[in-house]
Amino acid sequence: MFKKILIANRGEVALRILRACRDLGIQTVAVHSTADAEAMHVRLADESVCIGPAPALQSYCNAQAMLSAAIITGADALHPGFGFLSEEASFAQMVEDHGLCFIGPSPRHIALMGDKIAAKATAASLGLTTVPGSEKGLDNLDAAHLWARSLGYPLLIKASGGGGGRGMRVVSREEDLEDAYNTARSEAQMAFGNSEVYIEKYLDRPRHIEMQILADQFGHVVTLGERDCSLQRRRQKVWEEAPSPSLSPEVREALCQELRAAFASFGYQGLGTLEFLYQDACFYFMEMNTRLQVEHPVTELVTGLDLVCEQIRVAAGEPLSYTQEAIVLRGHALECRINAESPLDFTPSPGTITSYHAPGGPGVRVDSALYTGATVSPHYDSLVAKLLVHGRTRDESLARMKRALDEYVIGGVQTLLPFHRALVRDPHIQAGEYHIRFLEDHAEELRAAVELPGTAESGLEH
Ligand code: MV4
Repeated sequence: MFKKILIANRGEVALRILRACRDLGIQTVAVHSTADAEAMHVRLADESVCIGPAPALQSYCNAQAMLSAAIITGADALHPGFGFLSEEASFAQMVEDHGLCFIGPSPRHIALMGDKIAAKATAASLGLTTVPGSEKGLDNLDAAHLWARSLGYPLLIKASGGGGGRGMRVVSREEDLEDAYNTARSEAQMAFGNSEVYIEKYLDRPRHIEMQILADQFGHVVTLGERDCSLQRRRQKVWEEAPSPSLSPEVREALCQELRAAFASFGYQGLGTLEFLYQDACFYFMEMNTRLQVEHPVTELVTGLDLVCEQIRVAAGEPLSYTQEAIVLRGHALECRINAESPLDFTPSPGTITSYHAPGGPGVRVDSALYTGATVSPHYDSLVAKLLVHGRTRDESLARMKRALDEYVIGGVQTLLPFHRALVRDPHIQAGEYHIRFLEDHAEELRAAVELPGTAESGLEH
């Protein structure tokens, strides 16, 4: 097992990794920019190294500074967390070349899954279903018409150089195809320097379902259930839950078996998340993430496992400590992402935390590095806390989430707490009836339901 791990991240995920290292008796090295010198992960680590000024490109994304910090502190492994360098294959290779262990899959697998087109081809070669479409770029308008006739409308034209939802255009009728094709190509050229576009069947109301897998270096692969991440705003997840209200046990088990078979001989090791669009009882592979995900605690709550500890054990060459049969999904978990943003229009709200009180009680978990006096920097992602609940049933979890959201106090910056208080009470959410466009389709009524915290009547800033 490793003796010392450098945590190449910040905020709540750095704290999360530090906690796993503590449980495993591993020494921790924190890194921080000049803006994070007083951050909680720095205070709780055994050692810390300042790696540069506030801008992420000069600190948390600075591969040389990160590697130097690991070498001068004598770390034998590096955990990237998520974001920053966590899916940079070249960085993973650099870490391995200097004799340290990069806690994650091999650089080859990171690179393979980082290229969304190659990832889709790999998924298809493993027997997974992908969204019907041209896969490769269309040579001309005739090719577009041919594909349109075989796929049927509505269609989606996607830029090959896009990704993350950028450069996509819906086409609902034959007469709109020519104009859409030409416009998509010129927009792709301007936005990505690459005019190549491809075409897919458009799924108009899918759910975003992701499956967590974990594999060791001995070929053991287990599935750890799914997470429903359909509640997103501009491709940013705000609420995740497990199990998905839309899946039956039979459908879940069929997908899990398919994935275990697909990955049995893939040589993958570590945590992995496969993202699917789910519509009309069909799963369509979208992409694979080779890092620990923000929403991993949702899976920890329904499996009772510590995924970060497992990820570290597997990276250290230990076999999985349990078989698939030992993994039992229990109860229901919800996660609300608490961003330092306006609950009305989601604009970032950096500042200093003037009051902080985290909820507790049965079935409540808070992953956050906030404290009274902490600063929320404008240089980094606005996620400042993850509020999770677990209950025997979805209804019990919803009740606990309402209670926890109402207890939570974060003063000094605006947060999404008022937004989540409205969301958890929405009848569609209560019924588990939503898909990826829900927040966009219900933006107005949700905004109207947001109650901004007054200061007089509540006495406390929320
Ligand atoms: C789609 C789609 C509907 N139909 N493909 C968004 C990011 C990129 N990875 C692919 N995305 C989508 N691809 C077809 N054929 C809808 C989306 C999409 C989406 C997917 C999951 C979660 C949120 C989303 C928000 C906008 C668009």
